[in-house]
Amino acid sequence: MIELYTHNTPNGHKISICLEELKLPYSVKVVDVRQGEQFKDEFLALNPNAKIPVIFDHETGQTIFESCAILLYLADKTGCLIPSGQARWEAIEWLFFQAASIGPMLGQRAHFAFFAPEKIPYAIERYTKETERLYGVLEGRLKERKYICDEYSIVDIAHWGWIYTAKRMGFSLDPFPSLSAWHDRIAERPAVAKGITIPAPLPM
Ligand SMILES: N[C@@H](CCC(=O)N[C@@H](CS)C(=O)NCC(=O)O)C(=O)O
Repeated sequence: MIELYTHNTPNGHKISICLEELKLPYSVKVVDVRQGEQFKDEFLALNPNAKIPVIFDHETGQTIFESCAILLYLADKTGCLIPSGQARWEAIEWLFFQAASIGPMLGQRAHFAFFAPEKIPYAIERYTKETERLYGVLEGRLKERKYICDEYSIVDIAHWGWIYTAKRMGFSLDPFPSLSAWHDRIAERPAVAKGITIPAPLPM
């Protein structure tokens, strides 16, 4: 049994989607990051960086934080959703791309465009341009392929929640037809449709 510490966010959804895909038994512990629950001592003991998601695997006694590290752990645990041999390195390369670029840049864009108390045009423009540039990278990658690697994998799961959330926040995919088709293709998967609802949004 795996315990998933999470919140209703793109990084949290990566793990609920992956667990649904792998059909692994898990329980959910909601950490309300809006209320500062990530700074409580018991959570900091799991992740000193005070961020969800985190998992604890009762079978192995392993705790893991950082969403892409968790995805790799779950893929290795089951031998699913990650290519083997040389193609594994391609998957790891794109996982790092997601963790280092797509997550932080789209996160900063959402922060300055929607949540910052003061509207700072320079910051909004900087992160919007960088988001567009990164979408262009994914568009190029997906032009000739159905998935980011040769087959559906944790790499698609890592990216999908961020693209889904940005789209819902009004960032149009129209100029990126291959990325848009990939988004819709992944959205049709039953495990994705279920994972995106876990945990249920908390009341504001
Ligand atoms: N690089 C981390 C980022 C995790 C992250 O930013 N989590 C957010 C929710 S999506 C969080 O816990 N925010 C709380 C805070 O920043 O205080 C990962 O991929 O796990």
